[in-house]
Order: sequence, then C-alpha cells, then structure tokens
Amino acid sequence: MNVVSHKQNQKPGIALIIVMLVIVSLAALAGTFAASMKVETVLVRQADGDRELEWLCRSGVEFARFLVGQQATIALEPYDSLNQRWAGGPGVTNSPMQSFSLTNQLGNGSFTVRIVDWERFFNINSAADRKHPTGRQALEIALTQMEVENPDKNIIVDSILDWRDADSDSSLNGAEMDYYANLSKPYLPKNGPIDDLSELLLIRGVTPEMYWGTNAPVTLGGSTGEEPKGYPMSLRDFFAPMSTGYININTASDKVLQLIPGIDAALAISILRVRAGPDGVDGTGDDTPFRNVAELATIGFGRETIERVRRLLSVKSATFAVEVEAELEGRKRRMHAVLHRSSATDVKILVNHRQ
Ligand SMILES: [Ca+2]
Ligand SMILES: [Ca+2]
Repeated sequence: MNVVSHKQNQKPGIALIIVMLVIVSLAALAGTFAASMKVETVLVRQADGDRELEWLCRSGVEFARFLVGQQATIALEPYDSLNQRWAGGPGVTNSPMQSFSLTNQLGNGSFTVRIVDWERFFNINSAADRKHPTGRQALEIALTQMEVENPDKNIIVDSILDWRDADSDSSLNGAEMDYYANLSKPYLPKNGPIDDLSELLLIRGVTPEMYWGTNAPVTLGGSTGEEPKGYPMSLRDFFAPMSTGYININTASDKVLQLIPGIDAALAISILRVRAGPDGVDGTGDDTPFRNVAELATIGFGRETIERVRRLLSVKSATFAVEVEAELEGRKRRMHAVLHRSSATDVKILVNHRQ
C-alpha cells in the first residue's frame, strides 16, 4: 500500500518537472526566436534602404535623361552650353529650365546629378583611328600640352594607334601582341575601339600619372624614393571614349579646342572669352554661347577656316556622362551612366552601373 501510494505521489512530481522543463525550453526557444526576429528586422530594414538607395540612383539617371531631353525642346537655345541648367549653370534668362535643380528630394532621401557632355572632349577612337585626318595630330598635341617628351610621346602615340587598329603589325614605336604577351602579367591588345577611357592605362608608355593627372591615386610600397612625374594636365582632360566626334565650342576647354588644326592658343582663348560673356567666367548668367559654328567669323576665323573646322566642331552635344549621388538616412550610393540624345524625346541610356 505504502509502495503504491509512494508511486502515486511520485507521478505528479515527474509530470511537474517535465512541464517545467518544457516551459524553460519554450522560453529559451522564444528568446532565440525574438533575437533572430530582431536581426531579421534590421536586415529587412537595411535591404529596404539598399533598395531605396538603388531606386534613388535610378531616379537620378531618369531625371538627367529628362533634363537633357527638355533642353533640346527649347527653340530659343539651339545649342548646348555651360550656363544651361543640365551643366550646373543658372539657366538662360527666362528659360523654363531655370525651375529645375540638380539636387532633388524624393521620399526619405535625395539625389544629386552631375552631367558632363562628352562633346567637350576629343573622341579617343577618332584620335586613335589611322584614317581620321587629324586624329594622330590630336594625340601629339595633347601629349605635348601634358609635357610628355620624346621618346615617350612617340611610343604612346604609336601604341595607342596599334591598340585600336585591327592588325597585329607593330608600328615603329608602337606595341602589339608580342609586347603585351611578354609583360610580367601578360594580356592581349584590344585591336578594336576603346570602350572605357581607363583602357589607356593598359597601353604601352601610359602611366597612371598621365591618366589621372594630379588626382593620381597614391601608390603604396615599391617606391624608389623618386617623386612620380607630375603632369599639368591628364589624358582625361582631353579625351572621351564615346561622342558624336564633333567638339562643342560652347563646352570644350581652350586646351581641347587647340587639338583642332587651325585653332591656336589665341583663337581658343577668344572662343572662351566670347562665350563666357562680360564677366569672363563660363557657366554664369551673362554667358553668350555660340548659336552656330559660322559665328566664329566674329572672332577672326576666315571663311576657309570655318569651312574646314565645320567638320570637327559643333555648338551641340549628344553624349552626356551622368554621376548620381543618392543619400538616404546618412548612407550614400553613387551611380554612373552615359546618355545619348538623338532628339528631345529619344534619350537612350548607353551605360549604367553602380560605383
Ligand atoms: Ca593592332
Ligand atoms: Ca559668364
């Protein structure tokens, strides 16, 4: 009897212990669950933020498309110039473009666009084209302006032409497969058009200082104690990988204008002086951009010279590089795009990638 009652007393005891164990493990489970939920929530919020930043960047690219498209609808401005809104200028007086800002709030974030037309540069693929009437000369003038001296200058010019031409015949100072295949980290020459200007860094003779100029990234280690040679200008100040091939006299620098045969330093400065208006500064309210290439006659270009440069110069641009910076709750993201404008309603995105 005693034994039985002992057993009967023992059963609820065990049950209680089991219940308590279950509760403890449930509580532990719930705790883990709550913690993982918290992590998930943070992750979801982060992912939402990432997505929002991505869309802010994409909105920036769309906004840039809209701006350069709208600019082309304005009949009173049959040109592209630095005082216009897309270029960061105040906008031509009474232009409807004045109401737009390059920085815009959207939702909880904002984006800022910076637009640079590539018709302000010489097209590197024209320069590297053996058939282009003034391409080689443009490379030579640019390297001279950069203070690159011979023999480096000859090596670089020939090597750029070899890089782009389809054949594998090395020119006098150039480089083809036999050169690149024997480098410590070998690669093949392009033998085709340059898609990205940084490809120049792969070409024989071109140094990072020549490409980046004063913005050259600091190289660590391997220093010989010698300061790398600095250049007053860089290849990026002269060339772009894509454009119509015409140089826009309303946006090009005086140095780029001098790549055109027949335009010396004095004429190039005159072009800048005229378009910059009375204050002498490009991109301000008093600018007077050229409305057509024939207007160069007003600053001493002869009729023959105008006929010759007409094939190389324009007052309009069609290729626009866009940098977008989006910001959301203190976090930033950048996106890069290249636009091609065929008309006001046809602005295509040629390149678009995150940075
Ligand atoms: Ca070649
Ligand atoms: Ca001005």
